[in-house]
Amino acid sequence: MKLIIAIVSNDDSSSVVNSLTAEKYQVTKLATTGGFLRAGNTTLLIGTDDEKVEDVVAIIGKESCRRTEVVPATASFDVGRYATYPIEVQVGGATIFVLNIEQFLKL
Ligand code: 2BA
Repeated sequence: MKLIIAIVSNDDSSSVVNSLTAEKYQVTKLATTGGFLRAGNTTLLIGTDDEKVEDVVAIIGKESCRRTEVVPATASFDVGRYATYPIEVQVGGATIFVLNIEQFLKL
């Protein structure tokens, strides 16, 4: 038995959870905050059999792959005017830990 801890962006969390539950995996979703950016992210706990780990990681990877998006940024000028221009940012991706579970109980 393994416990998979996956930290994903809030934007990807619904599609990751939907894909995992559609494949009959059990998931617990936690609202978390990254220590560096201090921005919200989502931590998923997935307990599963050893031989299913690869499949779970593949599903998470498919739904949360790192990608580039263009978002509007604003520059201010001293004369009180602002201009908006597009910048490219990296979004998505997942940080995954796989832990051995000594005992799994449901009481
Ligand atoms: P990622 O490395 O993709 O990490 C995304 C989020 O995953 C992190 O959010 C954190 O919540 C979690 N995480 C990643 N590695 C972890 C680990 N070894 N243990 C526990 N949690 C972990 P943030 O901490 O807000 O970081 C956001 C992004 O900022 C990171 O993306 C990385 O690209 C960058 N970053 C993080 N710490 C940094 C540092 N000390 N110096 C420079 N860049 C950093």
